[in-house]
Amino acid sequence: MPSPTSGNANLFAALRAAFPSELNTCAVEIDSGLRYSWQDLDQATAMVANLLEFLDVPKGARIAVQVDKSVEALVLYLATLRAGLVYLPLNTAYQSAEMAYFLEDAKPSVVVCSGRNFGWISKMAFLAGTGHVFTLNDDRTGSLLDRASQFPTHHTIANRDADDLAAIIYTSGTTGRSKGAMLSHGNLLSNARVLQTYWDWKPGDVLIHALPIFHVHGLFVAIHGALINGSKMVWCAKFDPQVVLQHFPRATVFMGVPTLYVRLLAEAGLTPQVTKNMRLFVSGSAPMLVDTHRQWQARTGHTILERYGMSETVMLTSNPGRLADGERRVGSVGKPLPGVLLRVCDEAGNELPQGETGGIEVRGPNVFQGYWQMPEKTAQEFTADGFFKTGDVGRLDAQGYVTIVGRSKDLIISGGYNVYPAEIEGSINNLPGVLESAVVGVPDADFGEVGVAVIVPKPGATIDPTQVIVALKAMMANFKVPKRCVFVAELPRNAMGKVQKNLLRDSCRAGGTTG
Ligand code: MCA
Ligand code: AMP
Repeated sequence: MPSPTSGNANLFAALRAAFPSELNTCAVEIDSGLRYSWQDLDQATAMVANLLEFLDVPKGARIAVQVDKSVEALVLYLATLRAGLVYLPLNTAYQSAEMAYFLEDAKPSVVVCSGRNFGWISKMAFLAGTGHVFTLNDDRTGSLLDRASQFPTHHTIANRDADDLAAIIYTSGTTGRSKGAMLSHGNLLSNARVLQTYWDWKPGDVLIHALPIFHVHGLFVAIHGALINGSKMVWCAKFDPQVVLQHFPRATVFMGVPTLYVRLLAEAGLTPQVTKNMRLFVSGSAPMLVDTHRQWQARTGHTILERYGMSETVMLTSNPGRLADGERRVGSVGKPLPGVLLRVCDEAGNELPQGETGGIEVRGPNVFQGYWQMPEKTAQEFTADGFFKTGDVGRLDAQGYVTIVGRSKDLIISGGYNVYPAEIEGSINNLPGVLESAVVGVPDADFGEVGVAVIVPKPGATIDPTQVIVALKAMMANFKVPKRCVFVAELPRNAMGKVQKNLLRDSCRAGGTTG
């Protein structure tokens, strides 16, 4: 798609233009009651952007960030955009082996980590060729802010084209190797603008931000949604259902993965009265059970708006925010967003008629620029006519509503986080006494789905399941570690020798494979 030749397509320029004219009003309020004004956001992002520019890193340089959630971390994200550099957020749960991979692969020019991890992360970063490592803690301390405080509070927003990169989001792969999805300013801005209209954001809306800010949902959908609307955010460092309930009466919009709704439903304080001021509840990142939707309707009188997206595409489909665009259908992820072309195809790539189930393929201004330094992998994931193959399986109905019925990719979504079995199996197979393994997802009331490791011990070996879990926790982010291990004499395979995960899933679900 051609880039606009006039104007600055930098996403930050559009977000900044949406700040209210009264800059002294509150932009973000945190749990302690501390308030940041729009002026604070403007000046703080200018100072950090000036620092980043002073470092004189090349255009396209990556700023890798693994820090706890704070408004200063939000400032760092916005400042990276403002300086025209590329933001690379990393989940705080990632352990050293995962971090080493990301830093080696992305070769960031700047790394920002929390002070408690500086020792090991700085060593790793310098080995990967990073020139600058700063610290940023969630109590407004650290070398990043110390250095930035010496820079001016005004800054000219860097000029960027719509196709220039704004962020790289790592997403795991079916092969076990993480891929960096490259998103441009144009990808992110087009999606933010479409959602502002489709979800019917209104002047005076207030968002409760309770998601982590290292993935698409919390970082892009929630933050861009509020900022492009000039809306205040009530900022929660961590999700705590009781704190969120206290915020409902003075907010209007809430976004969560299904686990957040399940945990809110467990609170006796969730009533129509407490949600009376709320206008919009959004859910996504994982399928929401029809039962959760129904319970939410019964307890609050609100119908949750479910939407569907990916790291590679930001948001793809959504139930409508306003009645004029149609009803909100429980069990459907809604319609393709304006500008998104979506089709359902068979394995040979032929488009299927309405109502038939197949692979979901998409095209649009929101679809990413490819995987970081993986041109062959990128080419494999696109069709000849430019559609991205999502790996999700679904169908379209006569009114254009999409229902997701499964995934062709071997993926477990646990509490909104993606877990790719191949990565976990690789680590389990290297443990002493293990011949081979398969990781499958089983339903879970809290996380929606959790991983179970099915392990074949070597002949004569005895494996302690607790030791397996302890060993895995040292190697990978906690949410990826299977919740349970079961042992079998052999894995079921089909005639092609492929492990039949559906059989394992069924027997684990039925409790038939003992642990
Ligand atoms: C924590 N644990 C988990 C998860 N989170 N296990 C599996 N899946 C998880 N998601 C582990 C902890 O490590 C701990 O293990 C134990 O479970 C209990 O932790 P708990 O204190 O309950 O966890 P928490 O801190 O309350 O976190 C739960 C959470 C969190 C709030 C649901 O997982 C979360 O914020 N999820 C949101 C993820 C998200 O933002 N996804 C958006 C991706 P142990 O006791 O053994 O130490 S963006 C995306 O998918 C696309 C593009 C989209 O469409 O949005
Ligand atoms: P990620 O790799 O984190 O970008 O996760 C993207 C995947 O999350 C999609 O390919 C879907 O499988 C899944 N997903 C996101 N939203 C929904 C939803 N509302 N319902 C079902 N699956 C979803």
